[in-house]
Amino acid sequence: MTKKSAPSRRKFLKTALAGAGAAAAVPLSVKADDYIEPSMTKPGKGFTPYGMPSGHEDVKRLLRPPGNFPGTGGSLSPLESLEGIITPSGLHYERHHNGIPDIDPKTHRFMIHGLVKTPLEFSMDDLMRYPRISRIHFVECGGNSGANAGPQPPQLSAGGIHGLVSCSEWTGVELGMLLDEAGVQPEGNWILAESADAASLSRSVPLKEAREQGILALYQNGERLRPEQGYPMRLLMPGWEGNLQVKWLHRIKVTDGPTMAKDETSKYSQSLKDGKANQFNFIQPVKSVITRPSGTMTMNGPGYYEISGLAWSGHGKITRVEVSLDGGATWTDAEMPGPVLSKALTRFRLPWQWDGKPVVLQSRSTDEAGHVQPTRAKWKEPYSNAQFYQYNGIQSWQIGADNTVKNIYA
Ligand SMILES: Nc1nc2c(c(=O)[nH]1)N[C@H]1C(S)=C(S)[C@@H](COP(=O)(O)O)O[C@H]1N2
Ligand SMILES: [Mo]
Repeated sequence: MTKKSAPSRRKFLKTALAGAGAAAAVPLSVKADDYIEPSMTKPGKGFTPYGMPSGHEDVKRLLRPPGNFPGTGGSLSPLESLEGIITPSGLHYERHHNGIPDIDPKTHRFMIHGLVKTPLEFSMDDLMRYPRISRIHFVECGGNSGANAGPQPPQLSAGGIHGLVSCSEWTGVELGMLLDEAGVQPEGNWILAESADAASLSRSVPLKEAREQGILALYQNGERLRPEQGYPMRLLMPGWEGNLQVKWLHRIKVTDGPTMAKDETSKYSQSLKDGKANQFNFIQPVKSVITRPSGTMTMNGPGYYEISGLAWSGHGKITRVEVSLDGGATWTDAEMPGPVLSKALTRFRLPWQWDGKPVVLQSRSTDEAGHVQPTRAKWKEPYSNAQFYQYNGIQSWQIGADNTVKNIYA
């Protein structure tokens, strides 16, 4: 395999566009000094108490059909329609095991008990008096991208396949501070986090990591958590599997070992070829996906494009994203113009001149712990055929001479 280094963006554009004049623009056809836009002829609309996107935009979450029980299911972020690294709160993916509870923060109570010196309860008002931290982190469902583990490549959009991941600025109280206030007893090694929705989602987290990394999140992108994201409070374990990010949190019990709750025994284990299974797979592996161009899109003919996508890892920062334009034979480093943050979505970009011929686009990410995103075949090696959790195989988009973009297994 050969490696090419990324050409400077300006230099590339200059060469690629020599003679053409601009990436996609046409020569000016009106007298700019005199040209009046229709919107300049009358006053605009008034103000609203809470802003909404332009009426010309129609970007929505993709709703998954509901499961067998009311409120069970999810919705995916339309990754292909988004830019930068922050997911607008209204487009954050959702995964609910029993609907979205309506919790009154005035009566909600958060408790810390179990193997502690002083069991404590906190009202919302109490929690609002603690010092806060803000961190930008992704949340990703363990089942995200799992459709690509199936026998046939699903013909869906980037968001339709990989949209169970979103990235927000979360603000809240460090869990370690609250645990220390309760005073963990020497036998305390794990915590059980339990929610106040009808699913009473329960997950066990090792105490060390809960104390060092856990955040009791109260705010999302500057405003209080959305109901869908766990209002009034959720547990955030940055970089860990979505199921551990317990929404509508109402108690933490310090325990001596894992509780083996229903949510960690009936699901989220990875079945292996030899009949055994890996349990407690906490950290989301290194992954990337090209979001533009991507599945179900139609190309606009040959010419200049910016290939762009997202990379992320539960192990820390993304250190490298490579893009292949020939189905994995050769790789070119993409640019990461920033911000590049630990356990956050990272935007990558690569200028590209498409000659209109069929081509297979792929991206491959590397994180600061040295993990490299595997091919689909490599990812599948240890697992049973049905296992789809924490799928992070390389995504291949096949672009046809007919301008279609299809999902293929390469
Ligand atoms: N209380 C509660 N917490 C929950 C869930 C739930 O159904 N109930 N779903 C979990 C799962 S499986 C995922 S992937 C994430 C989804 O978080 P989001 O809906 O904010 O995207 O929340 C987790 N926390
Ligand atoms: Mo999930």
